[in-house]
Amino acid sequence: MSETNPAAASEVVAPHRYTAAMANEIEARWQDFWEANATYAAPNPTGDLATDPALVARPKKFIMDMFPYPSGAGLHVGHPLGYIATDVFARYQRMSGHNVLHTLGFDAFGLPAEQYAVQTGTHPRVSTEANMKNMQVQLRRLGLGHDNRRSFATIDPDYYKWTQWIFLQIFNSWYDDEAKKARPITELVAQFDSGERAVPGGRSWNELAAAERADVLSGFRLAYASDAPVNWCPGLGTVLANEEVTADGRSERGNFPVFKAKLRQWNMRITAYADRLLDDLEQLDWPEAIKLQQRNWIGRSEGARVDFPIDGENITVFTTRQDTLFGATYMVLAPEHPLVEKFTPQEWPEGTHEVWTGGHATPAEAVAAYRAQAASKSDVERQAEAKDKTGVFMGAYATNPVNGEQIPVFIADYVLMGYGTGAIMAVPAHDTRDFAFARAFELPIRCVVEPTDDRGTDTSTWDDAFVSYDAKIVNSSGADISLDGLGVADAKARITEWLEREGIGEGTVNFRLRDWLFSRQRYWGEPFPIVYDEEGIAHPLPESMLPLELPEVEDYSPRTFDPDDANTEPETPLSRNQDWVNVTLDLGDGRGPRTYRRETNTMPNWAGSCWYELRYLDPHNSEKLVDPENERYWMGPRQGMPHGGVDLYVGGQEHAVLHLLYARFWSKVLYDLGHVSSAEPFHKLYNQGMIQAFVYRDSRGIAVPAAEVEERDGAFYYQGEKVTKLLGKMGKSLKNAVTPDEICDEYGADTLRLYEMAMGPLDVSRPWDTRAVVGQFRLLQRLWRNVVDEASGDVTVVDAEPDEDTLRALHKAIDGVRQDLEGLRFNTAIAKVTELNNHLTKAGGPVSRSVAEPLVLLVAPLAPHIAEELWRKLGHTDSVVHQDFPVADPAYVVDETVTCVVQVKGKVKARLEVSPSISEEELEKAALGDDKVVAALDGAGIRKVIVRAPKLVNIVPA
Ligand code: ANZ
Repeated sequence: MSETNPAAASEVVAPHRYTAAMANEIEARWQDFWEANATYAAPNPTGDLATDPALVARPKKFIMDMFPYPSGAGLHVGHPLGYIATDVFARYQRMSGHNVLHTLGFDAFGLPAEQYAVQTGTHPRVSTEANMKNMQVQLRRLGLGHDNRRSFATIDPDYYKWTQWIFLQIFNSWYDDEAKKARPITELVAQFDSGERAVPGGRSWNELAAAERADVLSGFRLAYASDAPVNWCPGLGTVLANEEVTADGRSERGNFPVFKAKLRQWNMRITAYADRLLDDLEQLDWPEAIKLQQRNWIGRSEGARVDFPIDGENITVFTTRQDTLFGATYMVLAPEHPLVEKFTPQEWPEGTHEVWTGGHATPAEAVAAYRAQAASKSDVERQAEAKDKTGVFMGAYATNPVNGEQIPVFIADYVLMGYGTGAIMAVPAHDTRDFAFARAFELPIRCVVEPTDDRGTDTSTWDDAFVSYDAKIVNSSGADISLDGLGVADAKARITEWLEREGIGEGTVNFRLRDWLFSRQRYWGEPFPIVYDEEGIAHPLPESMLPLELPEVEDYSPRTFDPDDANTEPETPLSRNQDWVNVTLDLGDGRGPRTYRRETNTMPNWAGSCWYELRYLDPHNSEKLVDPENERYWMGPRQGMPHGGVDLYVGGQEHAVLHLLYARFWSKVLYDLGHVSSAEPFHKLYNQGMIQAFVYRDSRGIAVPAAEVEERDGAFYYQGEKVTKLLGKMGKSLKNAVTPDEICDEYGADTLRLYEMAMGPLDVSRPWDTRAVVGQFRLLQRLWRNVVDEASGDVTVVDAEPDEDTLRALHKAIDGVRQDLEGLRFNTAIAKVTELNNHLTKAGGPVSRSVAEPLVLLVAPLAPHIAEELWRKLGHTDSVVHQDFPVADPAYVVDETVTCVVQVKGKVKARLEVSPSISEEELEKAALGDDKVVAALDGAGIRKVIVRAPKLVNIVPA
């Protein structure tokens, strides 16, 4: 404790002063009380709610935080910002007549524990559980009103049993495009069987062997294994998500080369839900910025597919500018496009342009060389706008279907295989990438959209493409179709209709969203409830075999290889435990006991967080994921929230896309299959800002311990050496972490809570300043002093009625705090509490009970421990947590005003609304400053002003 800290002020002078020691004692005592009395237990419809009609009548609020990963480093003061905010909000809602569900679990699978296990041999469960214990102690000190009976970790077999169960639901369903929903796969099989639906491939269902049927169904299942090109990193021994690969095609972790390899992996068919994921965003109360990120990620593009004939077959392109078809002067295929080999001839056609061949003797040679070069690049790198356009002629020509022109076909890496059809028609006049490519390869550039600037239609003088969606089409007339003179939208409609009529194309919608790669070569994740038979057919485990628990293994790391050896394949940690992998099981499918091989990949880290809101509702249900009645009560649709969901979900912006999109997808599948009534998991989303901290670096750029830096004359020194100061993240590595425990020790949790909430609007990032924390501590000291005598410890409040001024101050505070808490504006709520408290301090003398009690209730959501203590001291025997939040008397909230008439030369020129107690000087100033009065005076001087406050001002001009 520092010497200047008033929290340590002498207890001899004032033995009952609110000090750090007292705060710590009060806080520990009330935390024990809350725990012993299950104060925050939220009743369920199938439990307490069923027997208590008063509770059933209450509306609900389900308030959630993004649950934490139990890191070994513990919490710093930045972590609880959101937890405190939701806690204040939850407490306020509880006091405003709601049945509140608020709890916190742990997202506990993940890489750090696994890496720690690899280094130390400690089982990840052991280290993870120790970390959770530590965090629970830290969190408990903050006085968070969580229903701890509902907490769990995603690594609990009781929890991941249901994660596996959901996987099986997804595996056992398909998306019916007509019904626009997921349905059980058995219904698809029945359609194939009866002939109601044609079996892809044209054969009849009963002709197909088991393996063939499994293959067909794989094409429909919402969870399916496929040989997809993935990012394989031999140096790490694992495949990586696109986000884990750097722009130069290396692993973000370890900087090893990453190769595109075809490996058998599990995928989730999230693309089936692209439209609904997009449409339902409209109904959600989320920050616009996050909705926009989701929209961009899903990336819906309206356009057309167009067939370009080549050698009696077709190359199909996807374009969003079918209106520019007459300007297509060449085509480009992605280097990996499956038709490349087929249309690459033996020799260069007569008269092939030199720059097109890349200096190669034959097209096949050119193609092979270019493919090898493209394979070493990431998609991001390939798409970079600034990059020089490279490519090579395939040696073949296709036909532009609108005008019959023969146009050359290239392969180039700026066209990606994973988007659209992996082939484009190039319109260099109106697409910047095509323009750069055409210039580099000396290809014709034909203007078909009339420039609206002064460049003219002669493209030989252009420096760049003319890109516009709001111009006229020109040079676009063929034998039986003309677009000339139409605007872009009309031209698109006309050409699409023509393409469809001619049977050479159709309007289509394309999405940027890809299916979700769902398997990882890791130990510390959920095992898949899947086994393979001798034929390699995947079978789901029956529900009775869940949870499928993780086996013990000797080595937790995936096998790594020579980083440059692309011809390697992952070897998963689970595959090393052959006793676990090879099993004899009776799956209850009528085939009797058989030998199977287990899937040895594990699920990605996102799985556990995809549905955890549902388990909070019914954490101990061993029969069901969640009882439907409980789910409907807490999550079901309501007025204003047609898809249902959590009432408030608070977390960082970094989860804008992946977690939130995956969770939405799982909700929709569960909804379609009838397991839940809410089609969206989170109705309202709020992103809290970050708590930042100053980082001090020495001359080598290395961070030095922030706590030991001294300030002299505006400069900063560490051990005598000058250091620089910058605002950055808070954390161990930057040596600037402040722990909540330190602040609790020095001031108590209530002060920490108030400080974090007072720092600024919740969604704005703010720098931590330990020296400023004391300001909130002083507020609590003054609050205490307004109720308790510091010398005797006696309550000082009196029963006398408060004066009018105090009543106004009180009711204005109540009204303002209510609105602020409702709107998550905790900083301004605290300002209003401070104002009221200061009013009482300034007024002097004992405070009326009828003011002290509501004041304590106003404080209760923000600083619950001191509020409980004062409430008890005020003579109440029940907890403050379930009291009614004060309601303002409107009579005291509206400012009383009177209308003052302002006359100039005896004529009324303005009316002012003023306070009845306004002084003559103030009133004169207000009258002379009024716009209408200034206009009436029109620059004339003033001879005399007669003021009769508060109702009349008469001005006599010179
Ligand atoms: C002709 C055209 C003319 C195009 C024009 C654009 C402008 P979004 O909006 O992102 O969906 N494209 C299609 N498939 C591609 C692929 N696999 N790799 C790279 N580019 C591809 O973009 C759609 C446009 O991107 C398509 O429309 C196509 O180029 C290109 F004046 O076709 B466009």
